[in-house]
Amino acid sequence: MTLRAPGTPKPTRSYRACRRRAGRPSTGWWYWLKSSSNYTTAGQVQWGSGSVGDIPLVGDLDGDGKSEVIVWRWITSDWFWITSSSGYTRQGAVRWGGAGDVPLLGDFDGDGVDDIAVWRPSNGTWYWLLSSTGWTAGVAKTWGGLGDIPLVR
Ligand SMILES: [Ca+2]
Ligand SMILES: [Ca+2]
Repeated sequence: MTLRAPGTPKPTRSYRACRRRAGRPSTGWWYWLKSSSNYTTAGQVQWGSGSVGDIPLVGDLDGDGKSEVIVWRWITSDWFWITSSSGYTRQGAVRWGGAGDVPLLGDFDGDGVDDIAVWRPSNGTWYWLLSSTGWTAGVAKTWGGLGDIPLVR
């Protein structure tokens, strides 16, 4: 069953075709429409791979106000990203988290750059790396428990 908000038109054939092309986990291709062009121009880049279980995320890790393309490879706990400020050519990486964690991004230290975080459902603990330390210093805080859904704004 598909739920739609009242008044939402039924997806057209072209919409469904576009939606299928919006991301391809198996090949790691990302596609997006740019708000700066009123969603008339698109961007794309290949980064990560669904075949190794990469989880796609977006966040601002270089502080330029634009999103990085980020994957969390939970098998190895590695975060890999390519920076918006480099035109998605410069790479970054850090190891953080473990199997069963929920990856999240948010600016916990208020420096305008996202911090890299995981929430561990098994013990209800948040662990994050502070961007203000170059993601070298971590913080842990117990909040929530099994069955909760972690959110960051
Ligand atoms: Ca950025
Ligand atoms: Ca931060």
